Amino acid sequence: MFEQYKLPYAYDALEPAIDALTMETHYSKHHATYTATLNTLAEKAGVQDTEITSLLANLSKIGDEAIRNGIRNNGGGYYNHNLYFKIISPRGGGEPIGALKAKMDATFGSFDAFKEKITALATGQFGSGWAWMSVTPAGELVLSNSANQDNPISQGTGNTPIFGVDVWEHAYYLKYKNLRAAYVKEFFNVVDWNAVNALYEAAAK
Ligand code: MN3
Repeated sequence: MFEQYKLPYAYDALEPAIDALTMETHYSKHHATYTATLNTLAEKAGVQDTEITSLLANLSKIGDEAIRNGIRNNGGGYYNHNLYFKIISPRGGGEPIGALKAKMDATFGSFDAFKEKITALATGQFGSGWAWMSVTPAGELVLSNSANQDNPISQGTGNTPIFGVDVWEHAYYLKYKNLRAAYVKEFFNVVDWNAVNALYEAAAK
């Protein structure tokens, strides 16, 4: 049984960066539906007790094509949103901290340079998708983007996502309409770098 991440803040807690109606719809409709559909499909495939990361890394082992595609999309949606809602907070904003800050500075040169690169990946993703910062098995940081609910795990990279920006229109359209870049800019005001640093330290150890 896959359980949806429980929000530790209210739907309106991320205003004005992310409006309450977007949060409520995103969490209680989109994410809840991905989770419910994943559970139905996983039971059919007999993989309901598999870790989600292992499930997404081994999609090719699911024989039935319709179930495989369904788990790719809904399992991706489940995992991606658990991460997304975990790395944003009313206490977010500011700059990276700790070991992550040192690694980001060494990798990208500066926080501003990172923001420029991840924003280009987020705004350059044609149609629905995500932009990611991940940790490679060697402990390096890499940036990427993906379509739909794919992620670096289901893409078979072996990398562990620690930061993801949802650029599906459902993540921003009610407030920002077509202005995806404006949403990404405001998103940085709610990123919880404590949470991202904790994910980095767990992935890089
Ligand atoms: Mn979404």
